[in-house]
Order: sequence, then structure tokens, then C-alpha cells
Amino acid sequence: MRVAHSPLHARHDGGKELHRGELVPCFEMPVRADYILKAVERAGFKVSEPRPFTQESLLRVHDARFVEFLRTAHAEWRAAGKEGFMLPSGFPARSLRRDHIPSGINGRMGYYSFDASTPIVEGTWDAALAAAGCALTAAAWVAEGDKSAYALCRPPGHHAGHSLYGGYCFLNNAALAAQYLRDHGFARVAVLDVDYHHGNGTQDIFWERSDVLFVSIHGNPETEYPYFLGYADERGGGAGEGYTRNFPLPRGTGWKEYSATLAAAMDVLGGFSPDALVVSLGVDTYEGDPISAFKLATGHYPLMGQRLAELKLPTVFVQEGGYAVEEIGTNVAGVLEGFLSRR
Ligand code: Q9C
Ligand code: ZN
Repeated sequence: MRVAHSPLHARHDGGKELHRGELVPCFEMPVRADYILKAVERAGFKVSEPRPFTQESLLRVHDARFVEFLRTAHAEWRAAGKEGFMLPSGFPARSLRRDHIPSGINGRMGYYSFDASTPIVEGTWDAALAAAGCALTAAAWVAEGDKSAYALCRPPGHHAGHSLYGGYCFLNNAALAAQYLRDHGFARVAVLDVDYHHGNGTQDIFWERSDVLFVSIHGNPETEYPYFLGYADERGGGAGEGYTRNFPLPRGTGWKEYSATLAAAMDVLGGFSPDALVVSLGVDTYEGDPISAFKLATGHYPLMGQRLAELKLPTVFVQEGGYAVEEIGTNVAGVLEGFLSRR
């Protein structure tokens, strides 16, 4: 299995997030990718830099003005005499206007985001673009005949919607990979999101589509981030009705209940008869994760990989969350090696 990775990820660094009433250093930090890189190299995977892609590939799943905002936001911030990380402090919640995009940088930042845990720094755009390139490259390898590939993306992507950023995510790497596969010969693509948090952005992007199935297993939004999406009754809209499926699970969920839910999710995937699979691979389901509450142990990740291999599909793994940094590499490599052991 080839691995797409870019050192440019490290340019997204130095921000703080609002966490339980305090500004703290970001949980989503560069060393995460360093640990994963070490683990996949130790496991013998071949690591390559992403290919160049045009901005057009981004616009297959994202809004043009949103992409332009992300590209220029920090330069505008600096032009306004500010420096350091940018966080929004006002959002278009209920009864406020969403049909008008404010021209000022602070208003536009709030318009395009949904939380105060996702700072933009000077290097954020370079890093987000490189992560998107990794996802597109891994998808291209699979479209060109590889049975599987892994995009070591940072920053992650599954909370980023068509014109929305948040949850440490800017561009939706997994959605870009899925759309790339759709555009290169795969008629039906399934996205399975196993990150601890609901993939609200991916759900948003494919909500009305019947050619991309979105299935997510995650902490119940009644108590878990992102709180406002990811309930079991969300099943897609319009032509996409029935092509979104959500499996929320309670805090404290261990492997026994998790694996039963994974079996149910895989039944849904199998019933769709997909031509390819994208896995949004977050390992924040780990028992040691500092911001999550499932109880998966390191030994469970190879089992997860083995189970995913049973689908026998061309598969693109895309890195999402995981904040127990010292164990993140072992847990990710565990999934990938478990997957390879069964195919
Ligand atoms: N104070 C991903 O795993 N903060 N994003 C949660 C805790 C945001 C997680 C609230 C968590 C985002 C890709
Ligand atoms: Zn997560």
C-alpha cells in the first residue's frame, strides 16, 4: 500500500483553540503526522509526495468563494494589522442572516466556520492544500490500479462542508478522494467514516446524492462534538434519501458494541454494491484519546482493518482525527496492516 504525505502539513501550527472555556494549544498538532509517518515507514510502506492538482479539483466539492476565503484569509488578517492565529467570535446562528456574506474579515470568518476550535495561521492554506493533494493522489493511485492507498492528511477534513470549515478541518480530503474516484471510472463510491466525531462535512457534501453513500459510526451528538449533526434519523435528502446512514454510539463504547455496529454499517455498505471505498480513518476512538470517550484498545485496530478488507473493494484510507499522539502511529498502522493481511 502506497502512502501519500507532504511535509507542508507542518506549516499549520502555532494556533490555539477554545476548549472548555480556555484558549489552549491545538490538540491537532504537527507531531501527529510525524508519529504516523514513523509507524508506516517502520511497517515498510512506500511514502511519496503528492502530485500537483489544479484548483478545479477542489471546486468539485467546495464553493469557489469559500476556497478563495481560505486561500486569502490570513493575508487579509495581516493586512488589517493583526498577526498570529485567527479565530471567529460570531456565527450566523438561528434568526441571523445567512444570505449575506460580510465583507470584513471577522464577519467572513464567522460566516464560513462553525466553531472556535479551528484557528487559521499563516501556513494553514499551504498545509490544507497539501493534505487535499495527498487525498487526490491516493485516489489517483487506486483509480490507476492500486488495490488500496493511504493519504496521511493533516489537517484532517471530514468536518469541512461545501462552504464550511471547523473541527480542525478546512478542505474535505475524504470527499475530494470520493469525488475523484467518481470522476475516474467508479460509478458508485461509499465513504465509511470511523472517526470518533460525526463527519458532518462529508454528509453535507453528499447529502442529496445517490452515487456516493455516506456511512458514519461516531459518538452520540447528544453529548459529543459536533453536537448539531450525526443523529440516526439523518438519512439523506432529495435524490440522496437513504444514501446517508448514521450510527451514533454512547460514551464508553468498547470493542464489543463497536464491532457489532461496524458489522451493521458494513451490511449497509454491502447493500449499496459500491465500486470503491473511502475510509475516513480517525483513531480518536482509542481509549487514551484526550478529547474522546470510546474505549478501543491498540489491539482492536488490526481487527478493524481485517473487517474492512472483507468488503473486497478498491480502498482509499484518508487520515482524520486521533489525538493520543504517541499511540496514533501504531493505531493507524494497525488498521492498514490488518487490512493488508486479509486481502
Ligand atoms: N472542547 C477531528 O477529529 N473540539 N476533529 C471538540 C472539545 C473539536 C475533532 C470540543 C473536535 C474536532 C477531525
Ligand atoms: Zn475526530
